[in-house]
Amino acid sequence: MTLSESAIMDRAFQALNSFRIEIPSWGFANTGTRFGKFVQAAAASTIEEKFADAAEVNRLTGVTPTLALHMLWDLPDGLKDVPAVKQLERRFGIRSGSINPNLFQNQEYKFGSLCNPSRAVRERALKHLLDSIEIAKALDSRDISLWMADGSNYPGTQNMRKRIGWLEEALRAAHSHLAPDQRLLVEYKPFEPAFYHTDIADWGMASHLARHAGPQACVLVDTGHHYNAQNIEQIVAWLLHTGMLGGFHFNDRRYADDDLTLGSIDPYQIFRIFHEIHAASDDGLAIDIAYMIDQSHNLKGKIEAMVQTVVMAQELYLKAALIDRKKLAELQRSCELVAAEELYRGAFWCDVRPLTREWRKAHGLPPDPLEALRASGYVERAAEERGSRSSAVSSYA
Ligand code: PSV
Ligand code: MN
Repeated sequence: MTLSESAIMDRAFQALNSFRIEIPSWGFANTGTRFGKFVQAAAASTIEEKFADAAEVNRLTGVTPTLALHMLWDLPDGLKDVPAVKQLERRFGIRSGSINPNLFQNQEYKFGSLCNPSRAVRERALKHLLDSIEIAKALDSRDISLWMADGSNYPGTQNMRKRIGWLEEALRAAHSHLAPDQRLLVEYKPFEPAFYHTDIADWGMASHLARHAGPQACVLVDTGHHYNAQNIEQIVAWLLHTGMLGGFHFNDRRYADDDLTLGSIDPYQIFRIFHEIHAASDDGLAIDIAYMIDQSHNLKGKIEAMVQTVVMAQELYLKAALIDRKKLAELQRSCELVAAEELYRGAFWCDVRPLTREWRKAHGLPPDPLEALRASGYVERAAEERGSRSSAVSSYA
């Protein structure tokens, strides 16, 4: 970094003022792996508890005003659930965020949802997607984030090309139901649960489908949905350049879609992604990105892990904001490789924690949100209240 102290402070406050990140309702609930579930006493089991946990994270960090909702898990009765959710929004001061259709749990989706060879199943899947859009409208939610588990496990068992056509048709139909300010975010994933082919496997496919659907559709990058060693920041640069970047699902991974807390394995990767975004913004590109977390914590305490993630996201966003990009551009032009890399890396190694503490103090927030969470006793209280309820349920079951 080559910036003066006061320029650093100004830039830090500007960056942190502009950063918001959405938390997922499912990050507070008990989840597991295919080998089992370790139940946590403080885990949320109702939508009310999820809103309460989200409000606690927002009280501590001040940057998570919205909660992503998943259709079957949070709104099992569809539109009928909307008034109760609106009441929770008012009670907890948290708004509903992106709406996530569920096109993977229903038994009839065994061979696909929007790409199922059966027209009837495809139609029902589309109906669910349209219902999700209606719910988003009723909740004033802008983004519908679409992920499907569609794909196949064995070569020759599905017609991949036909399935592209069905998807194009479905997404175009969905797009025509969006309100003018809504967006359809198309999420890709290379494998899992399908292991031979996934219908939307990468950013190129997602980008094609979004373009085909219409101008309000764009791509959602889930950082866990890439092969090892993939250069995600280059994908981000392409999506920025082509105006197709709509949002992120942040998490970290070591092997596959591990859903580990952001930056726990490779914080430099996220820094590099944020640099591309800051650089595009400095260059005057119109950017409208929904930052969202998509993690479920099986071993760590759920609220702690969420606070840890939010703080990490802020720190990495800030580090990348502090790169002296003017100077970097000069070094890039003159191909001074070592100097350019050192300038870039220097920002990554800068300890921004004193700056985030100052920013929090200036906004009446606890300077150390994790410490404040521990001091509040919130998790222990939740464990006491919810644990007795869940043990009553499990002894009944
Ligand atoms: C799928 O792996 C995914 O990333 C999608 O975003 C789903 O909505 C979410 O995880 C469910 O946990
Ligand atoms: Mn995701």
